[in-house]
Amino acid sequence: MTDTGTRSRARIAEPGEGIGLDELALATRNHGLPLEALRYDVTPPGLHYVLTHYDIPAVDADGWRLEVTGAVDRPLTLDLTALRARPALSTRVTLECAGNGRARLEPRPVSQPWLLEAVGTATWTGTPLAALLGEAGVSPGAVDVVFTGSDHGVERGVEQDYARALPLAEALRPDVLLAWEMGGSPLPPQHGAPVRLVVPGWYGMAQVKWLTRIEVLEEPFEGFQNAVAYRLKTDPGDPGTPVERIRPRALVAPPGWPDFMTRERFLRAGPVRLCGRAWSGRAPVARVEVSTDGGRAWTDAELAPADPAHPYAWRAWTADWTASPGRCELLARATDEAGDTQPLEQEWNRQGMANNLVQRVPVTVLPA
Ligand SMILES: Nc1nc2c(c(=O)[nH]1)N[C@H]1C(S)=C(S)[C@@H](COP(=O)(O)O)O[C@H]1N2
Ligand SMILES: [Mo]
Repeated sequence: MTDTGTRSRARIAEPGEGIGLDELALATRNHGLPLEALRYDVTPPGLHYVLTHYDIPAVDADGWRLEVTGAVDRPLTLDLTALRARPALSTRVTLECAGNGRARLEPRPVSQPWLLEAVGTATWTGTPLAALLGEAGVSPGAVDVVFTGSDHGVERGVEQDYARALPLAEALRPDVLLAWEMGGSPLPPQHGAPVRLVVPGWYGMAQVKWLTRIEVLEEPFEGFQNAVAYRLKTDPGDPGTPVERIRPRALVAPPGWPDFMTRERFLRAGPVRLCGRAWSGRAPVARVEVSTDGGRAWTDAELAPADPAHPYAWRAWTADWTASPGRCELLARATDEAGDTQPLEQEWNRQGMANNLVQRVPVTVLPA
């Protein structure tokens, strides 16, 4: 990590400043889930959101090696054949970018301008990281495990390979995977080929793609993506608190049909079955409430049965509504078993992270 010293603070847009061409460039190379794809349990290929800080590296799978090093008794180097020969398991996981919702914050942190669509659910297949760490023999003094990708760039003046650490206890969870398949096919380049980390329940930044190196540390990792980025802070001088697990969120699968430009929704009066998905990385979703009158009255949506095999995958919900002509606003709010619920008032932090403000969907109901 080389600090070229140009800028280490996140920029906040001026009042009324529109999305600039630099943000448009990020918004076009990264992409969100088209919200109509909330109708699928597993996001179809190509519709899962994508976020890459730098370029998508072209990694040659034959020449690829994974190094396990640092505070271990037996450093390891594995090629893809050796990794794939290990015991494998598959798990369905909802990933969400920590910056989801950022573009709606006021004032707006200047970065990838997500509205609400930085989410997707996939079945990931790979080998548990814990067994590999067990084989390497983690030092009793270990505290953090650093995962480094083969992508390289500069961010707020700091040149770096993308690297993120997890606390050792999280790295040793039995469901944390080194994944080589997504939906039963080899990982596509944009999702981390040939191997990525999958940490169910954590925001996207922990899911390191294009993994090449795992290093066990006996002191806390001070790299950019842990110490500077991905922290909740309102004051630039404040060290802040780390962004970790996904807060609860419900989204509505857009009902009716859209206006091409504004994306505003139209539907005809009469019975409507609203549906959507809800998730939380902290605890199972306990409740989804829906409002069709801008948040004055709320009713409980019906939740699809929880699937104990996939505790970190989103859950479907439905709510029946009799729509009468006029304009209205739909809202959906998730609460998890830890008692966390989505706020109705915007919370704000400098990088626009972990924002889970309740979604509002304006709808025009036409006569039947
Ligand atoms: N090596 C590497 N891993 C990375 C990133 C990256 O830029 N480089 N971006 C992270 C972020 S911020 C997110 S939200 C997820 C996105 O994963 P996806 O593109 O597979 O949806 O990947 C994470 N892993
Ligand atoms: Mo992200």
